[in-house]
Amino acid sequence: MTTFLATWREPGKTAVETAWSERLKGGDLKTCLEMGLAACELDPAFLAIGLGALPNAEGEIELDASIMDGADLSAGAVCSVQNIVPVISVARKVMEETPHVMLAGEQAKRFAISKGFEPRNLMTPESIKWLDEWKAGNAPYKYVHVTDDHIHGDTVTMIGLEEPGHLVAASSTSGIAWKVPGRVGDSPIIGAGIYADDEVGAAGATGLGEELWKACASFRTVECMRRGMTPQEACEDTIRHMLRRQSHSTEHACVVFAMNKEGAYGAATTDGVFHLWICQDGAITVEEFTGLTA
Ligand code: SD4
Repeated sequence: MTTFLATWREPGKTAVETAWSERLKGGDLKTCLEMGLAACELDPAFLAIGLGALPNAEGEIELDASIMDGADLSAGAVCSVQNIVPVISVARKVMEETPHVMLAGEQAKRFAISKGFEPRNLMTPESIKWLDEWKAGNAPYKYVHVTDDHIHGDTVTMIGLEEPGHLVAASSTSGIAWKVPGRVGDSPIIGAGIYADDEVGAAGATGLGEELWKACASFRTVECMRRGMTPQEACEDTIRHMLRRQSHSTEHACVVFAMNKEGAYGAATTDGVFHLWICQDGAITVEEFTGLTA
């Protein structure tokens, strides 16, 4: 069995569907997750990832991405990258083609160009419209996307499991809209935004990156599973820790989700409603998780 998990209501569906179609073509787990995230990055409808994302306070789109292979704990990430998509593919190249874990900013962009990525304008008429609204004081949200009274994030974090017992985790985001230029959140940080270890399982995060990073949310959740908790118990343990110790963790939803090497999964959020997409050998479902109280 192959299982994919992906975050949030709209982008998560695109992510797992694309990952599964890559699997049907014979793609390995890393390629499936890379293709799932790349499809979301290239769709301008998703406002917190890739092309057409919401920019920073100076109108620049800065992208972060990461990938981790649970087989040998190899990892690659990029942060604050402008004018390049898909950045998840750049993160994978950092993992596979350099001795490093993370490249940042202008130098990460130069690395991407050296690997054949073409720089391009990532602002769309929609993201320019939202930037103008924000400058006029009318933007209704900070980093989440609000439509039809639903509030949801667009950062996509994924976990893939190939039985028996191999896991990969990956994430891609433009971070928080209107951020201070150069700000980096949890998503490209190994241990915060993602973590994968074939000895145990994998975890991913989405939401308010400052708080998720301070909690080392993904690593903490994997270590809870290592100590014997189920994925659901592990996610709740991390979120309850955040609610207890981090007073800002309910300002916006902070989410962790996890899967162990046997394929059990779970999720928890500090606040609001979180949608997790699940694809088990092509059977796709979505589950809803509501915020925990301390
Ligand atoms: C960040 N964690 O940069 C990301 C934002 C996010 O849905 O997950 N949005 O803080």
